[in-house]
Amino acid sequence: MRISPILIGVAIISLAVAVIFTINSGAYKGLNSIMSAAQTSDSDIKSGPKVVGSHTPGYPITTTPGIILDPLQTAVDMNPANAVVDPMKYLREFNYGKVSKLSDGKTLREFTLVASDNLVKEISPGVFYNVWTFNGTVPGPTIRATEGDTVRINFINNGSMPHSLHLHGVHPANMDGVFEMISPGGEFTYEFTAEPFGVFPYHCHMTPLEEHIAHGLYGVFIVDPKTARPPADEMVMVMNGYDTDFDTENNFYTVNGVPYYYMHHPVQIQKDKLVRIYLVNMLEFDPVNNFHLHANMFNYYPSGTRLQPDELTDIVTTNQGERGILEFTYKYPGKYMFHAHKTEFAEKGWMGTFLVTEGNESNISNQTNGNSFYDSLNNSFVGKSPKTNGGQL
Ligand SMILES: [Cu+2]
Repeated sequence: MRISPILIGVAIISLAVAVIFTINSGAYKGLNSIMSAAQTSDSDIKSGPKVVGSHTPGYPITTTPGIILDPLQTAVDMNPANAVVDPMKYLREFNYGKVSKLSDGKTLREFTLVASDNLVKEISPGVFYNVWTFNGTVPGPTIRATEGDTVRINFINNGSMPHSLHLHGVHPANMDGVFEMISPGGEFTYEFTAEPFGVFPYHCHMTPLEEHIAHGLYGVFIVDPKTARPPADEMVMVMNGYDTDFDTENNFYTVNGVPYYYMHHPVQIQKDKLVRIYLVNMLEFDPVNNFHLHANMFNYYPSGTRLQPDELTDIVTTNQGERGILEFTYKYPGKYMFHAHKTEFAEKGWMGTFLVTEGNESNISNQTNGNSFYDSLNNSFVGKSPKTNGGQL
């Protein structure tokens, strides 16, 4: 059948009229108003930098558009010197202190922690924030001892306001870092016996406490059991956040200081090798935080104070200051996510990836803490050690 060109022309005109009618219909107007609302709120955000700060003396007023995005590059990639920490270095860096023997035969481990509050660092590309730090990084250095060691921490306050050092764990009252405020320029020596074994936060305990913690004055203290845990690829993960517009709500969430860092730089681990994570939640302002592991399960040791895991799970939820040890092994090579299962936190920076490789035995030995009690062939203690199924799924 032959179609008349006139009919085709009428059809085209009818279609055009139908489109115009649809555009003017209530449905489209409804969509249009939604788009306007979206544009309104977007333009609110973009209406110019917001001046924030000043509710706490001692740090500068800043401006921020308050926009959160997964950056194409992290602050570390932009300029490592501007970042709060090198997350890849921090991940597996354990400081055992200056070691010597006391006259009673005990091991003495000496550390120096210097508090400061004047650094301005790049949290995310273009977002600068005044961090308060131990030894210049957020989190501060991971310090590590063995149960029964004498730990001596030379604390120096290089800041502009009083700070202190409060460690979790067992110690005398005057070593608790709460009532003895250390003035700017002051020093204090904390000395105690490391007990019990486990994983502990340390942090400044001056008021207003939330300011001192939110700005970054915290780190991890690990006490190993006298008979060490099985060999593993060990790492520390500290969950935190940054309230960069000073409204007591975090704008960024991270593990190990830099939002999205391990998304852009996967943590390489090896198939069939035990991974042990010392996980600490130092997030201020939000009541809980959590860690979720993809395509796998982990043994969880709350506070790390037992050698038997409490649970085999893929998620652990913690309050501020709560912490534990995670142990797992990947069966299959590939790339796997880990992140807060609180979606808001994940989407504001607290997410990362493990890259599981076939690997080889020699590399992994460099990642253990070199403790001679470790059995390097399997996940069990040596000799007289207690029985454990730690790390075996
Ligand atoms: Cu402080």
